[in-house]
Amino acid sequence: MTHVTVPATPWAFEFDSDAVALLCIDFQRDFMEPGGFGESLGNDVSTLRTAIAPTSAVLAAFRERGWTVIHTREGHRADLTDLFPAKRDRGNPSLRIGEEGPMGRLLVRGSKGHDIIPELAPIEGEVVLDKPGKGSFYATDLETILRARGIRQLVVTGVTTEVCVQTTVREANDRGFESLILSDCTGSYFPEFHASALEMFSAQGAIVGWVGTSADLLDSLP
Ligand code: TIU
Repeated sequence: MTHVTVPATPWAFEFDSDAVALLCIDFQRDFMEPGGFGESLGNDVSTLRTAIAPTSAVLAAFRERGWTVIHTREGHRADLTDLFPAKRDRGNPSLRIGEEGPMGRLLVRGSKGHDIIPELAPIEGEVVLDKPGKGSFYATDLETILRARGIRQLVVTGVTTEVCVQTTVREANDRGFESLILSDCTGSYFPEFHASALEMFSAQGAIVGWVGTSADLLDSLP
C-alpha cells in the first residue's frame, strides 16, 4: 500500500493506493467523435480531445501500479426500455437516442458510437460500467463495487465536465466518497462551463471535491 499526497485546490488530496480508484467517465465515440450523440446536439466535439493525452498518462500510471481502474459508458438497452421519454424527447437534436447514425444507433449499447475511444480503451481486469443516466451511481452497481473493494477516494477523469462528471462527483460526495477531479483530464463543449464546474467543486472548502492536474498527480506518485 502506498500513501500519496497530491497538491490540489483547495488543499492537498491524500489517498492510500488500496482505497483509490481511477474513474474514466464516458470517453465514448458518441461524445468524442464526429457523427455521434454529442455532435447531434450541435456541439463541436473536437473541444474534448485535449483530455485524451493526459488521461492516457494517468491510466498508464494506474495500470503500471496495478491500482483500480473503472470506466463508465452512458447508453441504453437495444430495446430502449431503460430510456425515459423525458430524455429521448428533450431538445431538437439532428438525431435522437436510438436512431441510426454514422456510428450506429446513438447511445445504444453494442453500437460503435457507444464504445470507448481506442486511445483510452479498457483492458482485461478493469471494470466497465454501463449507466442509463448522467450520474455513474444512478441505476448502477458502482457503489457496491467501490465498497466491496474498500475504495473511499476517486481520481476523476472524463467528459463532459459539467454533465456526467459533475453529476457523478456530486453523487459520490453524498455517499461519502472523496474525489480529486483532474482539470486537464476532463473536458466540455463549453469552456466557460468547464471552468465554472471546476471552480464549484473545490469552492467552500472542497464542498464537492478537490481539483488538481495530471502533472501534479503523476509527480506525486512513487
Ligand atoms: N451533453 C453532454 O455534455 N454530456 C452528456 O450528455 N453526457 C456526458 O456528459 N457523458
